[in-house]
Amino acid sequence: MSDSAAICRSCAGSDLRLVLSLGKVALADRLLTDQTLSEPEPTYSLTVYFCSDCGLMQIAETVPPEVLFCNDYPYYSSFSPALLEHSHQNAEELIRTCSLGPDSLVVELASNDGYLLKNFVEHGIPVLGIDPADGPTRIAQENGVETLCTFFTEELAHRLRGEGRAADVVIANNVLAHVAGLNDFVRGIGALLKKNGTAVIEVPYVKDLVDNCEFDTIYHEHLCYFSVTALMALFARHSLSLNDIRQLTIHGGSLRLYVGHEVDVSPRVTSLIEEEVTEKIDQFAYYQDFSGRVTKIRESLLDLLSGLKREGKRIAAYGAAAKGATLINYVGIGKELIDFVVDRNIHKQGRYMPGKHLPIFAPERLVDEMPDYCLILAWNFADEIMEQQAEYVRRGGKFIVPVPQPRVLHNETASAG
Ligand code: JHZ
Repeated sequence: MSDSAAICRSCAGSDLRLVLSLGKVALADRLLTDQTLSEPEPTYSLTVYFCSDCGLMQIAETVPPEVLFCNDYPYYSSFSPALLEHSHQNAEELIRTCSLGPDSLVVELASNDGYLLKNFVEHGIPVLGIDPADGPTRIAQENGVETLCTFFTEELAHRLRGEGRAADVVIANNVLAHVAGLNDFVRGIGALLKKNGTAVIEVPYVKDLVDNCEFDTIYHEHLCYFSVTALMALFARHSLSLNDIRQLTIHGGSLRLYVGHEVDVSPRVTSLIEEEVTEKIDQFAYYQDFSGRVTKIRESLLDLLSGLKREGKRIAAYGAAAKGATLINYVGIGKELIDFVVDRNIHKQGRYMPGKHLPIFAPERLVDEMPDYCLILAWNFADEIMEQQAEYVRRGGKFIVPVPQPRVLHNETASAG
């Protein structure tokens, strides 16, 4: 692991200021098996900095990407129906607005199990997925989504271009934050994209992260936490123009960016930049009380869960999400507080959460065991999860969400979805 806190991942500036330290934690998506449970589990420090030069919040540590993503990566996008719907709508809109057809090419970086590209395939539009995770890419290929199981780099972009595979649309959702070679990756997007092509990129928005105290979305896979200000600087450095932008609710609050070679900047971009300047998101002061608010969440969540345990209540958790791993490990939620975790992803069931080793089962376990409370670790999908678990609620089960403040949801709220 390398510690790049000395210089910014984007602009190479050296004025990095400490925002938060989450201590030493196990890797968020490294689920354990019965075999690996007894082996020593490596932990890595997790420290967040703000770059005063380009305004990018980032972590210092770089765990080798091969360790994080290649072998046994358990995240399969297709287990979240809301994400599938979100992706379907995104694809349908791009097909219309970019007039895509059989002569077009859509390339997705971090295409996972083909959850998004399959929408283009259904319309007969040629696609290429690129993703380093072997399990998800195998599924994509089985489902007819042509996929290269590798990391995307500038070199690969030039190779594809050399083969005549320039892209009309490059999609990169929830991957810009994950790449260690940020500038190489963005140059690669520029190299792959046709002159009049569009790159459509989704990233979690740092404003939502800080405002709603979504500290659990900080883990070693997420190297960067973007503001529009920081993104503008990044794209401009590689002669790409951030032409349009949308704010989305997915993943606790995200930005969808429309980027191209041609400059055609929408007023939405300028007004969001102005907003960031007014709110001082481009300055360290904005991030200064974050650490204190995170500590408060830790204390109040521990108080809430320990209080319930003292009353003899049983508690489970929903969603073996990567963010769930940060939450339980940073807050210190072990088997003394939570009996088990449930998750629909069959690749996670039968395994154990990193660090605290809570066992993961299928969601049916919730109604079978009827714990009194269920902590929603995948709080970004809370509405959908509560809707699916209407039977648990009907039988008297109660949900808890950890952020922006730990709280028990009343049954009326829960059944209303
Ligand atoms: P989810 C992921 O993070 C992966 P995670 C990644 N690190 C990333 O960047 C962010 O998204 C943006 C399950 N589930 O998506 C599925 C149910 O069981 O919030 C998942 O295991 N039932 C690349 O892992 C987990 O919850 C359901 O009904 O923090 C959700 O994980 C639903 C909706 C989900 O993100």
